[in-house]
Amino acid sequence: TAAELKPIQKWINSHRAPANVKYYGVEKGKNVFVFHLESFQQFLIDYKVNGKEVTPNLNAFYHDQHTISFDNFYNQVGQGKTSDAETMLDNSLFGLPSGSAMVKYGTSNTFQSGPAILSQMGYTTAAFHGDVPSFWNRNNTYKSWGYDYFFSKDFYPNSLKADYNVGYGMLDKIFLKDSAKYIQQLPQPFYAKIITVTNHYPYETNKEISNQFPATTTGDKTVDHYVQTAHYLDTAFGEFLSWLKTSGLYNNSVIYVYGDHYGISENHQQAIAQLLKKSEITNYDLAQFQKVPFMVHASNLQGGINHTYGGEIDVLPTLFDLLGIPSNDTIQFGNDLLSTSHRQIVSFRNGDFATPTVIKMNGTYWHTATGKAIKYKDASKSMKAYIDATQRYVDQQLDYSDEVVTGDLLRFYHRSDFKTLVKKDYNYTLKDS
Ligand code: GP9
Ligand code: MN
Repeated sequence: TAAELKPIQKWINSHRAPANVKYYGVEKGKNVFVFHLESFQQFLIDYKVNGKEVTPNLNAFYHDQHTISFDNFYNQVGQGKTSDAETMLDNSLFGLPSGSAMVKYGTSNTFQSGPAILSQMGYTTAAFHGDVPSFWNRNNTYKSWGYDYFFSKDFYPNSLKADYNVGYGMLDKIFLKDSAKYIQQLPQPFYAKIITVTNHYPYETNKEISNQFPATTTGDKTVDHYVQTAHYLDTAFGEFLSWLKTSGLYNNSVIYVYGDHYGISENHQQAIAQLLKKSEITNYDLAQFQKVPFMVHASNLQGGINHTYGGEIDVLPTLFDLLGIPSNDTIQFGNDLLSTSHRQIVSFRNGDFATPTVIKMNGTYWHTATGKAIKYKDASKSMKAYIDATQRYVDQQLDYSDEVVTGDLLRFYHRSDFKTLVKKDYNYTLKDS
């Protein structure tokens, strides 16, 4: 009921981070690209195999003078994987403790999503992904999130001729080339979310992909091809970026690039140790392995590596501040990453967390700076107090987010500046487009 929303609103308002005057509205009215790198982890940035950079294009973008790159940014997905990343990035709501929020609640719930708010401010909103539209219930959920357009499998006939057994039958190079044609027709300003897929478990390769880059030699066959499909994704990204430059969109857009979640799961610890050149790995290393890149590029941004601790839940409030969209009364659980008072507590979906002081991973505690283990029962009083306070924040944030999603509480939250969406007005089929 609406009454349940009150304490949640109070909690969010008391934890909201005020915008940084240095960044507020500096990207107002610009196009926004949200470039979703499937299964792309932070360790790939500047990583080399036999002296060769796996991802030279993404490395260059990461170090570009106009890109702010976060190197303590974590994925916060649960079982919903890509769909959890999308739920966080488009709503600043967490996925669920189990299952997928898009699948369970995407069709029927009321949302006040980023795309919906942007479209009510004159933006055209579009999502691009080569899989079938029903995967993760996107075709229904996107209508609840206010996407004007959703370009899915039927819009990419060229890719169907590709090697079907690779990356969900979708080669990112073809997908991105064909997407460019659709992007060119979007009225500006637009919000375009582009979701790649070739770099997806179990990282099958075709001749082109395996000839372009050497596999690693851990002996674990799903791990060893990961750098090859990641390299292929990077090449595709590089081609897309050059198109953005020639089309002029590069300079009048904000370009977000992020990895949605880990590519190599915790079940491959031996192989991970070899990739990280360590004799053995601890839960501390596994926590670091949950980092994904998050980069914000705009021609008028002063770039640099930003060490702030944050995660996917924080992306939307950060975008709103950059675009100068007031968000002092939204039900969003994240904090603007560029705010000087951004709260550096990264909640993982299972209640673990990362802060600049302590990492909690699989129930074990570690000093973030040194990687040294912390035995909770032997810890100092102040350390115990810090851990307990952090845990209370994490649990409350996750619980309230779950309440909003499972209770569909946004249907009770009427804002004067937001019109409720009429879902039947949206139609994504090819013939009607
Ligand atoms: C499915 C693709 C991959 O359409 O986005 O999803 P994932 O398996 O990463 O959740
Ligand atoms: Mn994914």
